[in-house]
Amino acid sequence: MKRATDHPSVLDHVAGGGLLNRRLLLQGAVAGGGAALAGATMPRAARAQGAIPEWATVAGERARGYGMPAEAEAHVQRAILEPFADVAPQFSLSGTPHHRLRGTITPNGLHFEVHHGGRPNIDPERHRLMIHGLVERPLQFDLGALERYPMVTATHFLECSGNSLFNAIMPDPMQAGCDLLHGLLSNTEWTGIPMNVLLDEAGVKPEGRWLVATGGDGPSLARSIPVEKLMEDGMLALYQNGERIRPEQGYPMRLLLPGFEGNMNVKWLTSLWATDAPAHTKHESGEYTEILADGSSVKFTFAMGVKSVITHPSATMTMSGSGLYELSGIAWSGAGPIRKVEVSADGGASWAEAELQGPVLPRALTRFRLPWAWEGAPSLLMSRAEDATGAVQPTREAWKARYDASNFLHYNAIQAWQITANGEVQNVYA
Ligand SMILES: Nc1nc2c(c(=O)[nH]1)N[C@H]1C(S)=C(S)[C@@H](COP(=O)(O)O)O[C@H]1N2
Ligand SMILES: [Mo]
Repeated sequence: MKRATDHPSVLDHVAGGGLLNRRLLLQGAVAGGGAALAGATMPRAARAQGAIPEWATVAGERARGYGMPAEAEAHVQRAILEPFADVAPQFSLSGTPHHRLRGTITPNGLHFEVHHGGRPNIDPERHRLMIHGLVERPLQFDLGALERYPMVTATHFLECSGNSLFNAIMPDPMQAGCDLLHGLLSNTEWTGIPMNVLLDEAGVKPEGRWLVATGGDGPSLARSIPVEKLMEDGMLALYQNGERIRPEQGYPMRLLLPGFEGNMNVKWLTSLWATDAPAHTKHESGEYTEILADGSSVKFTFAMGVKSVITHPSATMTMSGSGLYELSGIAWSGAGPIRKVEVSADGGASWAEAELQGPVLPRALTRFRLPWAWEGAPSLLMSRAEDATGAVQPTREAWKARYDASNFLHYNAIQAWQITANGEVQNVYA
């Protein structure tokens, strides 16, 4: 069999380890043109079969009220984690299976979950949202009243600051898929009421610099939020990818703070209390603060750092032979849009810029892609994202140096995948 490297001029290598020019696949050089390539590197389509399958000979199923994925896709599930299963099984998490998804929007049934006290079963008729404290007019809304307000739609990622915690703290890299390793991250088209509309109506007093947002679940999860963020792009989200927000995501309403750590995006929102200072709730001061290398702790880290991960291929997958592939992954930043994603197939010795799928939206997942001729030899894949502010993803070494060894929050280091000679994809620290 001819190897990809026999035709360097056709393949247009842009970095070591078989990385190819990002325009190659788009130009059709692989599929149609590039005669030297065809057949040699891509699996050929099988010869058309004459037989008619049974489903094409009978009447199909009738319409149904709410659709479900194909039966053969039933294995595409969130990965469930119950770290305190014995004592507090309601503290439960589940990770989006990014290695089984393409595109950028997370299907609602696969959006990740973090529940500090389980998912409450809320009667939307009896749910209320209060805005009170340092305001001119304390207000209380029911769902019906909120439905009459002007709404906006925006696509944003949501990421738990504990995402990727296993890479942060495990001495040896855990062998698991992108669901367990990086799944506390999803991307949604949210629709709801801009927070500034509601806060203007309540008339937050000048001393009201912070709002304490509280959820209607058992633990009453509460976080202090600077009023500037709420006024800038905060949203009272009522809809998730067009349908009512799911119970897992905060039905009937949640706070959405684009780019800010997941925990601040309070679900089942029931109260916004204007104060002159942060309340230092247990969730913000006890659970979501990072300890630095010198033993001091960070008071607040609101925005999620710039980050990326190659999802195809990724750990637990196996390559199906040498030849052409399309590397693909996701990149995001809490600070704004992604400017650039670079990919390496030789462990960081050389890098090539990946193609970004447009439109590149601020604080939303951005898909990147790059064609790659895998030569069937061991390779070390990495991706490194840069956002519009110029922030670049750190190496794991640099990230670890900044924090105390116990810290697992806000891990955004470069992910490396080792491809073995027999095509296994493994999680490695590099
Ligand atoms: N009321 C309430 N809000 C909450 C939580 C919670 O347990 N209760 N979990 C928080 C955490 S830690 C995260 S990361 C996000 C997760 O949102 P999701 O479950 O919709 O993915 O919600 C946040 N809001
Ligand atoms: Mo979280």
